[in-house]
Amino acid sequence: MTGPTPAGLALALDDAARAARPIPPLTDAAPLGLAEAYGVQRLATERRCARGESVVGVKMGFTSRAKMAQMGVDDLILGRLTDAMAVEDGGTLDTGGLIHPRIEPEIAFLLGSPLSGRVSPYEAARAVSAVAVAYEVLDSRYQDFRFTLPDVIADNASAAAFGVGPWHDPVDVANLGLVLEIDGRTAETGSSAAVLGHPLRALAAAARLAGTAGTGLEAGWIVLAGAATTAVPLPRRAHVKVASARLGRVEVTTR
Ligand code: OOG
Ligand code: MG
Repeated sequence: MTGPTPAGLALALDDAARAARPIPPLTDAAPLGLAEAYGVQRLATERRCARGESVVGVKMGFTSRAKMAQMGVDDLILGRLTDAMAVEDGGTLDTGGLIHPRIEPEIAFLLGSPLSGRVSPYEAARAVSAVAVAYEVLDSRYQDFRFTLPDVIADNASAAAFGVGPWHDPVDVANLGLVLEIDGRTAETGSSAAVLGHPLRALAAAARLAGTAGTGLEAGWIVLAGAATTAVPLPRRAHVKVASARLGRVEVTTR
């Protein structure tokens, strides 16, 4: 008997996302290796690109203890961002097509030059042309947001949508306060220092993991460094703001 093919798993995840119908974690049925999981992620992204989307960057996951503890995993992961996931600052996000969305505050890097392989945080810093405050909307395609590490890698690190505030010339992002507000109420507060001690470490890790995922980081790409706090449920008809004293704010309204 043969198990499902990587293409079959990518199709199942892509269908789950498009129908907003969650599926059981893939590893409930059969074990999945990490390299194989990144292969499934790549194939699922290729399906998006075949429909006209293009890759505009990557996102790091589980770069803070808060996130690892929230989701019960213990390693860094990378997912791909496409143009269809981007929401303009101040724009509206229709959550009707999502399963159980969550939102979290992030730091975003804009790359001025490509980056891949083993690089130091110092080398990573030299590739950065701008930084911004950002949010990420997660929507696991798995029932109850329950998964193992290979499951969530195959599911493109739960990526669903993201928004980036105004870009700033690179400033020191080592210890920036971040506030996530929903309808004027503080939902989470944290510091960028929670992201591997320094978000540039997350960028260096992204360069390394991109190789594992079968890509490199390209000039012009956005890199989300990973959430500084746990993710919170994203309600409908809500106004969400992520603010940082140095980097300003980014806002989104849901419907
Ligand atoms: C996986 C994605 C984690 C982050 O910033 O840590 C992530 C998940 O929690 O569903 O994006
Ligand atoms: Mg994230």
